[in-house]
Amino acid sequence: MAKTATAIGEHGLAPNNLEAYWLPFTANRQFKANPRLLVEAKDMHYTATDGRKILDGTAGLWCVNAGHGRSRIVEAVQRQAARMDYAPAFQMSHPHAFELAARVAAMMPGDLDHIFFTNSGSESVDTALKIALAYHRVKGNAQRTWLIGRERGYHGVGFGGISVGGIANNTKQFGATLANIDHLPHTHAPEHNAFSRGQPKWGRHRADALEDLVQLHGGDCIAAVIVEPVAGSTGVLVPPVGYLRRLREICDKYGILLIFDEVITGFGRLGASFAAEHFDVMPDIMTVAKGITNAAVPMGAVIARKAIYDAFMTGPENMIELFHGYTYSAHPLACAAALATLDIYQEEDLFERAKAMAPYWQDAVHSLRASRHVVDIRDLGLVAGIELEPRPGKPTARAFETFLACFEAGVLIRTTSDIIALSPPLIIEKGQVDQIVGSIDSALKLVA
Ligand code: PXG
Repeated sequence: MAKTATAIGEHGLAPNNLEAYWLPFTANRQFKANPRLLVEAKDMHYTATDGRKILDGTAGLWCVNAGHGRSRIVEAVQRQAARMDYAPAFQMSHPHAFELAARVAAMMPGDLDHIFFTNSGSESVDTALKIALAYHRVKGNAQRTWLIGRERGYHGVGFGGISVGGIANNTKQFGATLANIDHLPHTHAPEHNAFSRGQPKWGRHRADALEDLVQLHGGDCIAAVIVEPVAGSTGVLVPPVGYLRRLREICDKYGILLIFDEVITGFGRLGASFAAEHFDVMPDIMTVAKGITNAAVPMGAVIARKAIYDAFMTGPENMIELFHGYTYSAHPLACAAALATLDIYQEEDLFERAKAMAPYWQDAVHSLRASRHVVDIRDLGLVAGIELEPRPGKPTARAFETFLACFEAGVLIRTTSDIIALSPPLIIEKGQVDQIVGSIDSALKLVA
């Protein structure tokens, strides 16, 4: 049978056939019955196919930190596409890759100063885990094979990432995950820390569970611990005061590498360049993606401390030191987008702006405490999680209907299980904060 070609319309026209596209992390049949398509984006707003303006309360998917359609980025990508589309990434490179690596290194705390480029957060995480394992081998510690993640952690969808991640739904369809993986407990305990403003005071001791894992597996057998400084995808879990520092101490005590997955927290989300800076805790390896290019072109990166890079630079100089990399590592268009993005962050002082907006944001989101169905509110920087009481027998339905009602009202929010997660572009104005919060309050009055 001949297939009908999909005629993608010009702006304002929906495609006439939705069948061929298998959407990621989406209820495909429900979506195709009632699709939500976006066709334009500028600054704080999307435009939907019906021409409606949608205020972006999620920076796309936590990634468009400087707001949409920034002409500086658009033009940089256009220029690069016209000048050189691609350069081989292995045994060859191009100048912007080095310029960008130096720029990123200069932004980093401490001696996090060597940058390995990837194309996504998932690739960054798997790269970081491989670097950690290989590092111990080049140092003569091949017995360090255990990787420790955390319950409710999200580290993308590669096999390494789902293994150290702590979300059953992301592994149970796929059989075996990596061997030699264990998990710390998560830090969320609403009986102790519900409605915390900023970091919860309760919960530092949950980092001590790493000592238990050391007893179980042997401190000299653990390669690395990976955590999101603030867990994003599982509903904004803010680390208790002192928790990350305690993890750092235990890692130091046993020679374990600490990896911060800053795919969400990096590039200003917390009102600092990185969570490492915000919490003043240095990881050995950091993973980033999303905000590095303002999402204009896919890119991720792994940043390693100098000692880790140096450890690999020891064998014969004609030999490849790390058998890992991607065709599109440091893709010229991504580098162009990233350099322009970093210029915007710097010139508009956007991370400081986020920091200055955070108290207003905090007051606004916590005003929802009085709204229907709300059982917890969490925030840090320009992030917030608003947890709803699930509808009895129908988990996730209440939050999803809230999402739909907000979308109808012209505001894009994101939900995960029964939690609303907010992460607007850092250019958000106070009136727009009010609009997001007001829409959620109104939606919660509507949903059963
Ligand atoms: N690590 C972290 C901490 C992430 O948040 C990834 C890795 C994977 O990145 P890629 O680029 O491979 O998707 C992520 C991604 C959500 C949501 O709404 C979060 C992510 C992606 C899509 C949706 O919570 N985080």
